[in-house]
Amino acid sequence: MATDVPEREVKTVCQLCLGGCGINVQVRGDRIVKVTGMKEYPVNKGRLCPKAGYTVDWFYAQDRIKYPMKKERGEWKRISWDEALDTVTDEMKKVKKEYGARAFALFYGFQLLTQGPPTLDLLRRFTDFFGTPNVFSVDSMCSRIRHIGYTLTVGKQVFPDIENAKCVVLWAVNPENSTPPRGWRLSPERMRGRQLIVIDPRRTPPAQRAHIHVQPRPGSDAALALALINVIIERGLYDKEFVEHWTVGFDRLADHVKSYSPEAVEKITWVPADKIRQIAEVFATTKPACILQGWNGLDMKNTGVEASRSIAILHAITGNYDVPGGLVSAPRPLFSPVRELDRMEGIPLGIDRFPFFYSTHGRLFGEGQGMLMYDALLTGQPYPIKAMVVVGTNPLLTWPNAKKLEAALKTLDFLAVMTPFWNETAELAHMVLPAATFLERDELLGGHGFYNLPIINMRRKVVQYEEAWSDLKFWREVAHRLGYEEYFPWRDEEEAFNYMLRPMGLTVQQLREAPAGVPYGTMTYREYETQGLPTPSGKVELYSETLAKVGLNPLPEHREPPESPVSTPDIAKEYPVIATSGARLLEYLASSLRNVPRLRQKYPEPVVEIHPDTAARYGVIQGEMTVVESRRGAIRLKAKVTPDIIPGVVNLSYGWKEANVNLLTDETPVDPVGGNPALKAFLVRVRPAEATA
Ligand SMILES: Nc1nc2c(c(=O)[nH]1)N[C@H]1C(S)=C(S)[C@@H](COP(=O)(O)OP(=O)(O)OC[C@H]3O[C@@H](n4cnc5c(=O)[nH]c(N)nc54)[C@H](O)[C@@H]3O)O[C@H]1N2
Ligand SMILES: Nc1nc2c(c(=O)[nH]1)N[C@H]1C(S)=C(S)[C@@H](COP(=O)(O)OP(=O)(O)OC[C@H]3O[C@@H](n4cnc5c(=O)[nH]c(N)nc54)[C@H](O)[C@@H]3O)O[C@H]1N2
Ligand code: SF4
Ligand SMILES: [Mo]
Repeated sequence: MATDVPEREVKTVCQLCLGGCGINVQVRGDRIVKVTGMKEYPVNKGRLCPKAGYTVDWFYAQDRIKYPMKKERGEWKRISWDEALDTVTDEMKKVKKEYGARAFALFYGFQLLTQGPPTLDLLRRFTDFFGTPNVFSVDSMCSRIRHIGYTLTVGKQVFPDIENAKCVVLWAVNPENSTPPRGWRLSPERMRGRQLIVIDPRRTPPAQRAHIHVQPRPGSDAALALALINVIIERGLYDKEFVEHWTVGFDRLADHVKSYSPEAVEKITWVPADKIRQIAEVFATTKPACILQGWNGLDMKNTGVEASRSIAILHAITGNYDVPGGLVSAPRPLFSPVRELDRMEGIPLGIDRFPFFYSTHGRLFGEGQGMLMYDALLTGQPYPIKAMVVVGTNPLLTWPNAKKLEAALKTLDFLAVMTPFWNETAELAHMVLPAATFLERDELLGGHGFYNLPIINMRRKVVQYEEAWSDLKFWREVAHRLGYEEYFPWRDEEEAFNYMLRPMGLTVQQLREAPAGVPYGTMTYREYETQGLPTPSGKVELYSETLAKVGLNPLPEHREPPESPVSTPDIAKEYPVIATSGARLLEYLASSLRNVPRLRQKYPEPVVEIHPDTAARYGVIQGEMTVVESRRGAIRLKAKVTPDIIPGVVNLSYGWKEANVNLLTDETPVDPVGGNPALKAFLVRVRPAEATA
């Protein structure tokens, strides 16, 4: 009865996906008992997705890690934080002395990114002072490629203003699952009187109600974008004034896209030529219009940068750049800088091959391309990497070529994993460290750039769980033990955040008192008219001199995926089906949340989505176990035979230990600009699993 009555309520921000919803967490004693949506929060206005409703189940899941542990003769043994810190710092000192700072690597994932830029920068400040350039992150395959593409073209990261557009194109994205607050902004009611176009090999719920839905062959999107540009230019549907004053290279682009006629591109993409013409016409003539591209659906290809550049170009030539309802950018919060890049000893791995991954047009990302880490670990070339700490990621399920990665991680003399829950990578480690979840941390967040909401806000600590520490606390302690106190003079995280907030004249206390966030700026449009664009030419770079200078293609082009029926017909004979992977499931977050039984009931197991024609061809039967095999490995999972996917293509969800799709994928860096791998277009074969005795 009275046991569920909350005694207090804490307002904070959810971290069960990157949606950024405001939540009210009800607490009784030191236990959280319920989570509801925060009505006053501008992102979600009280709404929640189903995941958040199970926050309490997740928080108290059976597999939470309560205290630091080390592996001794194959057995996990509880240790104190003191011992854990001593061991980690001893290992770091030892490695640095013997091989140099670069032999220590930090490997971080999605769950560190979503802690916000201040936390990430403070952590990177530590690696800067330690001297290692080797910090690898999930940006090696997610979102960075898009960022590079936009930066090369318009000088910065930009997002579509989907709320104010009269025509919205969803390109390789299903926001209802991957960013529900964006999905809510595109609900049937909110889309009344507006055009919706979906470009996705799967018939997602938004595709089912779209005015136009086309299903390209995975890996062919750059060709499709170039055909749209072709039609828009050929029919004179472009914004002549904008093109004349604010772009460079239009004539060269116009000439270049001539070879991408709708008929030629129909053969490449499987999208009918008349549909290509129709999309081009609707997009160019319905003002304002914008394209929401997936966080990675177009990136994880050998044309990742090309696709993002093409999408930026489509906005620019139709006059949809930096106008309400077009492609816009919210001001970035101004934090005191804390990075010390000069302290890095040498350059990160892979930057000689992918310099734009490190920095593009002065925008410094400061990281190495993680796909090159595998061979570096396995061969010791170009130099050894001997110790690693993994935070906020479970790469054995989420990074490509899982078998190779496992072998690579096994070469390490020391591997520690910091995580709130047991995961596959933690099981492989020498030490596990209990991480606090987002309900156990005070943390400074940035704005909500991708909703074009320039507000700054905080996550608040709701409760303490056993011996769990926030990631920042751990690294601050390591820094102190390594003798870097003077560079980390802040007594605690709050002091550090206050320091970072100074340029905006704000304090943590002020933010604490404003659960719905504090505005730090306002949206402005057509900034280029007074300042030019932040590119070398000051204009939209349809033709990129920057790429030309380093011998890369200055105009976006289509390239066949590294494995495809066209580029590798021999492989396609044996592996005739095109696979895409990782379409987001509403119930789960990457490899996380499988530990919540009530979510498992909703979506119990991984499936391979396959069209009835493809299934019939290979003898695959609805609901039956099926083998999906690539040149790198095989998995077994149930078939979901559905007309909602284009024939000849299968979709495999990711993050399942029962059927890890990343046993099938390849880590080879394939995008010539960014070095990302091809996780959304590779070849497989499918067959029914043999009946077991
Ligand atoms: N619930 C939930 N939310 C999440 C996540 C999660 O795991 N679960 N993960 C978070 C993370 S890390 C990220 S990066 C984002 C990802 O978010 P998004 O990249 O936006 O992913 P999805 O919304 O699943 O959209 C991918 C869509 O692209 C389609 N697609 C696949 N291959 C191709 C192709 O070659 N061409 C085209 N045109 N379409 C293709 C798929 O069919 C799918 O419908 O989501 C975040 N949000
Ligand atoms: N084939 C294929 N592979 C993909 C993708 C795909 O589309 N296809 N998508 C890729 C993309 S875009 C992404 S972003 C990645 C996502 O993959 P990851 O970055 O690996 O993210 P998660 O699987 O959520 O793993 C997060 C782990 O971090 C732990 N964790 C949670 N909160 C915290 C915290 O606050 N601190 C610490 N230290 N740990 C925490 C959790 O226990 C969990 O085990 O997957 C990538 N892998
Ligand atoms: S959409 Fe769901 S999981 Fe994502 S932030 Fe909002 S409530 Fe949390
Ligand atoms: Mo991601």
